[in-house]
Amino acid sequence: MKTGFPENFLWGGAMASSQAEGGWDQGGKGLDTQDLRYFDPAWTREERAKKENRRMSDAKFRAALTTDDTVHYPFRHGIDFYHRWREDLDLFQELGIKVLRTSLCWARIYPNGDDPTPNEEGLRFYCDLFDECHRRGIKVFATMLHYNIPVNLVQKYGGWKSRKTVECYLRYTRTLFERLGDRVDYWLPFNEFNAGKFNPYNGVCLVEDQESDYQNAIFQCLHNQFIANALTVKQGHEILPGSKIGGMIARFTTYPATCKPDDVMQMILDDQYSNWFYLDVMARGHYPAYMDRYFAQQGIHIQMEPGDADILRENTIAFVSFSYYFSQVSTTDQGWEKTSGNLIMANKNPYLETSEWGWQKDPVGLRVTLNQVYDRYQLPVFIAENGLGAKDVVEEDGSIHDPYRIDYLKAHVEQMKEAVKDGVDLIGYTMWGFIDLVSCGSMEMSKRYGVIYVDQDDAGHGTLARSRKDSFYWYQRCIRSNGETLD
Ligand code: BGP
Repeated sequence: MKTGFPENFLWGGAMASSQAEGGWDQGGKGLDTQDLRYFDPAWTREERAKKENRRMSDAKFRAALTTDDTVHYPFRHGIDFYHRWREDLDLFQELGIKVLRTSLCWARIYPNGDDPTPNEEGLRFYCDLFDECHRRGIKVFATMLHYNIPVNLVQKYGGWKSRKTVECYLRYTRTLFERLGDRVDYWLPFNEFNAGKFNPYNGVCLVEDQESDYQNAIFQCLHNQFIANALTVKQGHEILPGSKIGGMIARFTTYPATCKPDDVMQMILDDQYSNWFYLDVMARGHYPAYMDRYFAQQGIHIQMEPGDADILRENTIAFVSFSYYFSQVSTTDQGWEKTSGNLIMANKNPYLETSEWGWQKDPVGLRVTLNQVYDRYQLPVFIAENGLGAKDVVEEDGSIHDPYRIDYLKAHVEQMKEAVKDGVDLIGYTMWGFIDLVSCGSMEMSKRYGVIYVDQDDAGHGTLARSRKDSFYWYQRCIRSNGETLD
């Protein structure tokens, strides 16, 4: 029996280009889809949560194309990591992380997505960043796409609806393997594959009111992404034999709301449609049979090309990863109380407490998830995201006391350890937003995940100075002791 984390366990931190970098119009970068998301710092909490305020519309899309504003387009400034990354790495090194998970910005490397040659300045940025990580003993876990694609691909090809976008993506990933290959330790072609279904603008870059058959378009895009994913795996193995390329979903762990058999069946269906479908295609190499029934019921017709089934079968992922923030329950009771969750509205579990944003905190659910995922695929597992979004208060002396975050992280690390004892081959943990970032869902700064504080408010005002929260020292001790010292 294993008694603790493996010796080479990859403790780390995760972030994404659009939420951190800024420099939206610098270094030859093209406009990308996250640069167009509109936010009003004056919105109340309720307005921030409203679906229509989060959703991209044709009108919002067009308006964003004509403005240089950054206050209402927070992904354009992020936390200015583009200019501050060297000093940030000093803090990452002091924290002791073994791996940095970040995404590359496609539009920084191919500004229009379909350019014949890459933007050398964009490539240089990532070369320098990854070289410096390695010089400091930090491995690199690179997400090739974390939502933001060049806007031109949406305008010209309808985003992921077209195989032309797959072709452009493969040109981009080829460049990454060829030019950055020796600087990357783990690859992830797509962030949270199921986001395409639950947040189609982020995941598959569809603008809802530009589509005549939205649901069908979503699944067509997802199919194209599955093909892109498999061909990236193929490409990676040809260019860099032995490269480690994984697949990721946002894990919506779910329990039956009651032991009523209908609720149990509902849980199985929710799990298949929301979670397993995506990992099954990437890890098992084919569309699962349960989706035939779903597609028939929903009237979904996916256009596949000859050879697609072979592509999926021959190019499966080497490790499984997921983000995990909360759990929910499944029920046939339409009136069941709801609460928020990452990408979805969730059914409430009376046994769990929620975060300030309504996400249900469930550390044991992480152990459940790890066991489920490992049982199903028998592949190494990497927790690519986990953390607590909360409001922080800066004291007069500059200190930030965040026991709520420490409690959350501690409880999750304890359950990870239990899962390791259960026999799960857990290889890494990259805490989400370990440096405060612009929130992906609500686009605000006040929802903070970091153990490193960034002095910036929702309107983008502040010195951008970085400082250590109490949780910084907690995570530092956790990493130094390889998960043994959690107090
Ligand atoms: C995941 C995304 C991240 C991140 C996280 C937290 O879905 O991959 O980009 O932001 O959720 O979500 P939020 O920022 O909305 O709190």
